Amino acid sequence: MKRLFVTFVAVMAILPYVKAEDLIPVRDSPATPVKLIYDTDIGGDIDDALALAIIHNMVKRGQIEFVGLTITKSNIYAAKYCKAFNIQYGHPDVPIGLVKNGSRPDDGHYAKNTIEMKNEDGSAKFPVPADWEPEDSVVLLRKLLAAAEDNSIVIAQVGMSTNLARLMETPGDDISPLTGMELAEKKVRLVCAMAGAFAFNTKQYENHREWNVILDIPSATKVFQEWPGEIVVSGYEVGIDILFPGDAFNADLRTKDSILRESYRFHRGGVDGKTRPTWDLTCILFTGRPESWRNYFTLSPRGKITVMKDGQFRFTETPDGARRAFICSPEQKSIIREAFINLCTEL
Ligand SMILES: [Ca+2]
Repeated sequence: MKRLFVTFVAVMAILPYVKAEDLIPVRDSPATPVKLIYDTDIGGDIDDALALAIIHNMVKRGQIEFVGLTITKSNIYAAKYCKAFNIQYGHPDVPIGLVKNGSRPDDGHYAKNTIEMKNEDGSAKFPVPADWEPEDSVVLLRKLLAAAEDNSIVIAQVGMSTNLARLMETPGDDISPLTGMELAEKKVRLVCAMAGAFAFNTKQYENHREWNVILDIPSATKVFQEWPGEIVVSGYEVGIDILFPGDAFNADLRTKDSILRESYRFHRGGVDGKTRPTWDLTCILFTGRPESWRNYFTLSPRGKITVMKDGQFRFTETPDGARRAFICSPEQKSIIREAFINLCTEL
């Protein structure tokens, strides 16, 4: 009791100095895992796969509950790759949804190649059950949100905005009487998105037309301008110079047959000396470690995002705005990189 009282006094003493805008309540207490939906264009760049490994390793640490995975790259191998990945990491039943008629239907460099790898006896190295099929991503989003408690879900959107924009347009149906907008408003605590570029620290990327945005500008416009809740954004300028070193995979022999290492090899043409920026990983680190993200990131003031016709982002400060972006110092970036190496080389 005395300890409780001391804690109470200590918290009351600190509270006036914690600015309200610094608090991101993505879970009820540090003992409760963050309920995460991972929305990804996996199969294109390798950072989506590195981010998926971090999710699994944070599930292992009790920091994340992996509620579901939805894919915005319109390619069946992307979905099979995620299924095989989840099987290898010990979470085979995470529901997976695939976008219908979305962008980037190509096989990319690593999803199909990795899935088709064989053992010496001809069996698949990273097997997927023969009769397995992904769900429709928007239907899955509706199901997961309808089943969730109010204000409980965090969505990491690290690809095109196609799935979330389509969710916003759905009417009530037999899954839920709520529309997509109502589900978003009622069930989702926070969206953390990798998209666009911001010119807070550097003007270098001021007019950057970022990949996730330009592949589906109408959907990005809808999500970043009209999503009813809070969005925190990791812009292009954050992950571009936090480089993941492929050599990190050599430090731990347990990763020798890892699906992550093999796909990194396909994507980068090897692991030794091959690096890659870590755009998508930043969103997972932020949402998965809500009590310690201040070590890694600073948040911009509140504001609104306008998506220009050509896909560029314009950020305008407004006190009641529901959009914020990461700002990272070089010191924070080196701490982030260390965390990424630790979290990605565990299997
Ligand atoms: Ca991505």
